[in-house]
Amino acid sequence: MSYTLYYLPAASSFSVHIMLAEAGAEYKAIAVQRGKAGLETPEGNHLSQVNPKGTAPALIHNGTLRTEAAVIGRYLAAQFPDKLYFPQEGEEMWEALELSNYLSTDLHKTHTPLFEGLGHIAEAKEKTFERLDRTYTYLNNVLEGKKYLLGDKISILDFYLFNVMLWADMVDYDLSKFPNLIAFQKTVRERPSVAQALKEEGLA
Ligand SMILES: N[C@@H](CCC(=O)N[C@@H](CS)C(=O)NCC(=O)O)C(=O)O
Repeated sequence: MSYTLYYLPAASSFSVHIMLAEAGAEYKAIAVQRGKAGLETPEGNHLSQVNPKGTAPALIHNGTLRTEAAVIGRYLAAQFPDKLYFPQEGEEMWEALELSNYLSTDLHKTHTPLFEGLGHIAEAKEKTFERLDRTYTYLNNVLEGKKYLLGDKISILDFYLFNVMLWADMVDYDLSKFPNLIAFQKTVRERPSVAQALKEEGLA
């Protein structure tokens, strides 16, 4: 019944790592690293032998592979409904689904050119930062008057947002102009699950 998570330290797999800790799940977290031909397991095998997409996160549960950070979050919320919140019906569910998609696409994937070394091309960096400005402005507004993205109750979306916000320093993007996001980051960082995942990924 235990879970095996293949993660790249600080990458989008971090949100899954937090969720496993938050749920109190029994899990094994295996760090992969960047090799010549992509991500590699500690044995030196290409991660595509585990996940044909070759990307992290990859989660194995009951012999089944789950991929896609946002979907793995939903999967874990279904397994641990008392510990991991994602609304199941009504307007709140549609709002949460929109946000989930927004985090995966407009926020998460906007960083890819920067991680792929295009940050040194001034125009690419400027355009990417403009997009991040728009995306983070929207999310900062969503958080206005709220503790978490969906209100007072922390949800799996918050772990994903917290995860991606860790990348701001890595790509030299300044988040300090977004006070709601900064307050949110501080609140989420205080959770024991976050401390546990940071420690296990060698980030604390
Ligand atoms: N669509 C996937 C994307 C996963 C993804 O791009 N993971 C990155 C780390 S954040 C990765 O594995 N990059 C390594 C590579 O592409 O070689 C998801 O949402 O989980």
